[in-house]
Amino acid sequence: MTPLSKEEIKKIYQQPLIELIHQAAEVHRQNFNVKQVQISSLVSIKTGGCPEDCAYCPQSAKYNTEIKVHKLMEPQELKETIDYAKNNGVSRMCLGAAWREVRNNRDFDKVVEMIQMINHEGLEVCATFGMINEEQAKKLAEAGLYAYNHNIDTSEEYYNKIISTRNYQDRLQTLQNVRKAGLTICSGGIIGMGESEDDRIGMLYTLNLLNPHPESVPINTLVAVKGTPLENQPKVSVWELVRMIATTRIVLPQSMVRLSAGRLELSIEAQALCFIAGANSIFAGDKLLTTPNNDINQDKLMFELLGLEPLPSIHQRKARLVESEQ
Ligand code: SAM
Ligand code: DTB
Ligand code: SF4
Repeated sequence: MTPLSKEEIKKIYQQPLIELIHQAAEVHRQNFNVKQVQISSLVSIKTGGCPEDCAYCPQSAKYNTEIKVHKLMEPQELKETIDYAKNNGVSRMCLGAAWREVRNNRDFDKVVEMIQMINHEGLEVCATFGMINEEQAKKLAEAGLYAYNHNIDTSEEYYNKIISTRNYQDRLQTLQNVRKAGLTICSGGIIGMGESEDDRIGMLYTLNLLNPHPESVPINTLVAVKGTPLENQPKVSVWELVRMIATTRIVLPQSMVRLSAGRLELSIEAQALCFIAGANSIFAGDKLLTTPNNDINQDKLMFELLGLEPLPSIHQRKARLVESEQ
């Protein structure tokens, strides 16, 4: 797909909102079954104590936040979460670790075991472990990892206002390593960190330069956590979020667009607008990594009200395809 220029993306972004939503909804329908929404759950397998200084993140060791630091969890501890996932329409489990980068040590062997366990249960596995090289990514792929999440978070220009311990190029390098290992890519960002409209457009521009596009694009709104440098950031309005989601849907027409952190602040009406504007994935379960998330029963009610259904995992989709061909 020929990438769009920043000017082209800006034109899309700045349309009257009602036009933008209509265009996004059309693109969405052309590429997806609009009733299907992917449900992923997050598990923080190693919490806090991270040496990076990402200004939004409660898990950075540089800030005084109220989270409980926890060393890497044992694979057996995942059993309960897997059961919860299977009983609640979750098709993808995303393992998060507050690491700067992946290291070749005993912890690596443990995450390999976790990935194998989840994969054997028929769930898609995604991991977000910080920077990773191609060889490590290949080992995770062999263990059954399906996707790697590594967000570019904002525009290239705004990045060093948010993080000083690594640069944009490091992020892009990891994405390249992940792609070379044959994994699918999950990469998106955050709105509400004080960035300008051009930064939001710049972030979508970078994502649209990736060839192929990331299969999955999380759009987070900042969860302003006490103790982080961004604790006093004003909230973004629902209209800005809908505008961002709709533009993402048009710029990256075949990617799953995930309505990610910040959903707890949204009414069902606001979330419905996001789904109409092209979001087709959410995180479910009462916790994101360290902050609260929507109640699962409320989410079930929302699915029922809106006529949505959970998207089956890639394993189930493949099995159905084989069945229908027989
Ligand atoms: N350490 C790994 C990394 O940086 O890639 C993985 C974990 S990190 C918590 C994953 C992503 O969560 C970040 O890139 C950021 O986009 C998102 N995130 C973290 N804290 C957030 C917050 N307070 N509000 C919204 N999104 C947040
Ligand atoms: C993503 O884009 N958002 C998720 C997931 N990928 C790893 C994380 C959101 C974290 C929100 C803050 C917290 O709970 O610590
Ligand atoms: Fe560490 Fe990731 Fe948080 Fe940055 S976003 S401080 S790398 S856990």
